[in-house]
Amino acid sequence: MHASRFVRGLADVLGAEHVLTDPDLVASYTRDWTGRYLGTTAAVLRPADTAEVAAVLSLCADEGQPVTPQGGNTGLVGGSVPLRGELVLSLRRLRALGEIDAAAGQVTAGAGVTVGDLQASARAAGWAYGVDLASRDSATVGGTVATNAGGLRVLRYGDTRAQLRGIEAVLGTGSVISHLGGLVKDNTGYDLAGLLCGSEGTLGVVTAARLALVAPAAERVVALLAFATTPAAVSAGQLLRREVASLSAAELFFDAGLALVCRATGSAPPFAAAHRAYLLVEASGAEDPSAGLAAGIAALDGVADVAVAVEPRAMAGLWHYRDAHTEAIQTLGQPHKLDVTLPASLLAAFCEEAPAVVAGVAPHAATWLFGHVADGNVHVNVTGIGPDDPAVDEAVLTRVAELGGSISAEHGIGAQKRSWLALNRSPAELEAFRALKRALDPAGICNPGVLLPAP
Ligand code: 2HG
Ligand code: ZN
Repeated sequence: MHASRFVRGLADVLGAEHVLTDPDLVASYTRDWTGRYLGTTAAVLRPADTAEVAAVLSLCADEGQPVTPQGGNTGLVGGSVPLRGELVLSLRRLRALGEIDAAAGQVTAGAGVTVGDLQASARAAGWAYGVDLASRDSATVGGTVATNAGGLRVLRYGDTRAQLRGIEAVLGTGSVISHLGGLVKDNTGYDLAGLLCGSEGTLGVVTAARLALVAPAAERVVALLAFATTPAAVSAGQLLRREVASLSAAELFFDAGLALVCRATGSAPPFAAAHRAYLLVEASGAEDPSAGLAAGIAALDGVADVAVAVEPRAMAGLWHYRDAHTEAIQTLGQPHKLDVTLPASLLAAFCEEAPAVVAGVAPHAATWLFGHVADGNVHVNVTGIGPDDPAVDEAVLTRVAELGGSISAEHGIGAQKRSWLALNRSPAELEAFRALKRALDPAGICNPGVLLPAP
């Protein structure tokens, strides 16, 4: 069928106002936040509910029409933009947010609910949602489930998959699977929620999730610690995890990144002197965690300076030095973002080696490192290279895999890293991935340019 006739047919299902074709309206759906990934599409489809998603996917499967599912479009690996001219399937209108189930400590949220709205609703009912990330006000439940988002509190509450108690999704065939009862113990076969979580829209489209909530941590304390060396900062983060039971975040960054954040955001530096490495730690709980954190810090070696905050504004001020890294780096142009995990014992050595690995293939590039130290997850951002130049990605990801690390800690594989997936996954694993894809998306319409390497 002619493409425009097919798109007109979709308007009969969704209503013409929810099939966007005007280039001005479509523009923000076809580029990622960094501007590195730019796609094109004949239309953005905005279904209202699961039944409309199913109707769209059935028609697309019959027609062999590929779709790119999209939530808040905050992804960083080109997984949610139509790089091969796919139709964009925006889930943002699926905003139903159920009542908090106080007995179970759970809630069912539609794919289009933002993480920020989910957190606020949990808070209002005396609960909290364990996943938090800087893009909370745009990132959606569907997107964070589809990518198994990690973020700032993984050391305390785990990743998105760890919160998932059930899922509703439309498979590539158009069939709806719905398992939202929220039973914690439920050994009735394959864990489809766990499978779809992190599948990056390649098997189907997440339409709702049943999510566990956590006890609110009303009392908080934040400290910024400075160190003269990278190993001292990394081991301090690892040690605090053991010594401070209320630790809820441990974030690492470096002198150059901090100076850039201060320059780009007009902030005063936290200390009179600059130091090589910084650790931002937060402890939280029902009781005041200050004494426990202070005792943990007192037991550390090599702390060159400390700033502690308990007032909300002062805590936000310390968090800003970490949170603003992404935005500050973006002022230098579109970075390559390599989101990797190292075995804990090799993290410090990798952070010291990474700039030389980059310089080995791109002498004029700049390397920026920051990340979630307790998860072994460092974000290697590289500026000063062309958007399509694969040399730095190749060098860094290969080195990470040699060290036993993962080429994707939390952002996913997307379009960016699919040709390197074999660094981490064996031929037998990749064949199992392909078999799952054939079974759940036989027409190959679900995000076809993402995750799986080209055959
Ligand atoms: C973070 O930890 C995000 O702030 C984004 O995962 C990382 O900008 C990045 O590379
Ligand atoms: Zn991160």
